[in-house]
Amino acid sequence: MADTTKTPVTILGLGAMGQALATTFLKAGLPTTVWNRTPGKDTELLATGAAGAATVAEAIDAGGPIIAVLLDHASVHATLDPVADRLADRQLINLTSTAPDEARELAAWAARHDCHYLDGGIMAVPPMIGQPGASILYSGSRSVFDAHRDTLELVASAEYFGDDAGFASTYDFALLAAMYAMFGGFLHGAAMMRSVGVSAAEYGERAAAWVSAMTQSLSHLGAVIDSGVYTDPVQSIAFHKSALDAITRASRDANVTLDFVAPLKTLLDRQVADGHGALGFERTFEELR
Ligand code: FVH
Repeated sequence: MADTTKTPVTILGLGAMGQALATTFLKAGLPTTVWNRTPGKDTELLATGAAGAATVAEAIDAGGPIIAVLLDHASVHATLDPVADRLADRQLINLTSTAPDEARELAAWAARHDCHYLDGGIMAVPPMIGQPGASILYSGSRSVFDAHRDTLELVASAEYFGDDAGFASTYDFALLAAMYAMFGGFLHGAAMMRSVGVSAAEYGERAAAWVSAMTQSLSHLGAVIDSGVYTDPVQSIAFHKSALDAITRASRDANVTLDFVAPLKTLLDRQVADGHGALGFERTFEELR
């Protein structure tokens, strides 16, 4: 196993996530160089042993893998384009959230500058970094992943998904899609409960237990979708349409808009109209492609 305490790292971007990563690397004893576009965000890190770089070039020249944790695809280019000639034979680990094609574009851009590119999708919020439960999904350069896996594991469990630089990002956003649907459903339910005087906090406690129980069915749903066989349903599309119709009436009674539930209702209504009502709910997947 590599001695990760000796691996120097450079972090570009000291937003909430960059600071959490830098703090964790410093706690683990790694020589850590930090840079941020707006000065002043490194004060606490410098006090705990980080080396502050005044320029991106200085940060890159400190050596070791370059970890970019910036706002978006455009900010990665804004930061690295001016120093592209310094990236030859270097290793760039981009943990900035980018769309899959943006990650592929960055990998191609890096390759044109003889730089090895690994993309990562962070499945954690800043307080989770360095704690059990944090994970980062990687794809792109296998050699960068293998060389720095032990270092990367200091901040979050690290899993590699192959050389398509856009894969990790696709997985990241697919997981976020599920998360946002859950949050949207929660907000809708909280609005309904407000109409009968129940606080969002109380509803949240009950919703957490309910949603947690329901997530147990996701792997079964996935297996049905993968089989493509929807003729032996646990619950049919017609059954779920009836439930969504009732939720729609209840929402109207509570003066809650249908902005969140309407898209799913539309999908179910369409399938029933097309004669698929007796098939399993999982068939809805086919309507999305
Ligand atoms: N925070 C989170 O919960 C999520 C968890 C999942 C992954 N995301 C992604 O991580 C990237 C960084 O997120 P963050 O939380 O650190 O974001 P901010 O606190 O908003 O910091 C943004 C940093 O980006 C710098 N920046 C913005 N634009 C530019 C630019 N044009 N050139 C150079 N740097 C830029 C900004 O610098 P400054 O405003 O302080 O000068 C911050 O350092 C992100 O992709 C999340 O989606 C986090």
